[in-house]
Amino acid sequence: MTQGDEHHVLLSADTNGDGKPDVWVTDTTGDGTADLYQFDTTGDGKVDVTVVEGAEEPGTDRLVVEGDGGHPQEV
Ligand SMILES: [Ca+2]
Repeated sequence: MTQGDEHHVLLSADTNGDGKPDVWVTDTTGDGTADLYQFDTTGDGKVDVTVVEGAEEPGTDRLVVEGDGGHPQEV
């Protein structure tokens, strides 16, 4: 197995117009969803700020439906 193949840069952008990218959006898990954001705030081409998307906690957006399930509930 080769390490590093699961890192895919989904997007890079030049925000200060010097022709070098300053923002990188990376999918480190290979599931197609961005979870790593890197920013070059000084414009020297090196990453200064790294933001990692936290894992989504299950159960936080759970919809509980009461009733027998056979009839649509009025909202
Ligand atoms: Ca730039």
